Formats: sequence, C-alpha cells, structure tokens
Amino acid sequence: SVDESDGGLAVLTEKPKLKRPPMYKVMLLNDDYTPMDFVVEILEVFFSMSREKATHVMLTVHVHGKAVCGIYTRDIAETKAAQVNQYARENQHPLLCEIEPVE
Ligand code: TYC
Repeated sequence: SVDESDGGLAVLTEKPKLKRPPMYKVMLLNDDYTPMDFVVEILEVFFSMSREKATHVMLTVHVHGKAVCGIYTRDIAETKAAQVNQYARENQHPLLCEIEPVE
C-alpha cells in the first residue's frame, strides 16, 4: 500500500522484506514389519540418496524410531510424504512418513 505521510523517506530505511519460506522436515517412522530393503529403496527413489546414505538413514530410523529424510518447503514436504505413504500402502507395508515444521 502507498503511505506518503513520510513524504517518500520511508523507502530509504525500509529493508526489502525477502522472507525465506517456512521449512518442513520429512520424517520416516520405524515399524516392526517393513523390510529394510524396501526402506532403502524408498530413500533412494524419493529422496535421491546413494545406497550408502539410504542404508545409514534406514538404520538410524530402525534404532532411534525416526529420522529426517529431507527438509523442504511445505508443498514439497507434503508431496514427498504422501508419495512415500502411497507407495508403502501399494506394497502392503505399514511404513509411515510424516512432516513437522523446522524449529
Ligand atoms: N524395523 C524394520 C525391520 O526391522 C526396518 C525399518 C526401518 C522399518 C525403517 C521402517 O522407517 C523404517 N524390518
């Protein structure tokens, strides 16, 4: 909006408001049934991880209950989680992916 009460001087002191978008962690949750190989495949296909990185993240989830797969804007994070959950369901595995805000 235009506010000329300062005679135009505000433009000299206002910082450009270039806000970074809120970011969301995509978390993979552990369960007792999903095969380890299937989880590794998910991390390779949907998160572009190397076999080595995917194996490490899968084992982190297995041991600690959850782990971060990636951090994205809300739309991308929601889409990744939905794709993972759909692919797991299609293959009759209980694997779950969820998102949570960073910070
Ligand atoms: N706990 C599973 C097993 O022992 C492996 C697993 C890892 C499942 C990560 C889900 O997100 C997961 N087969």
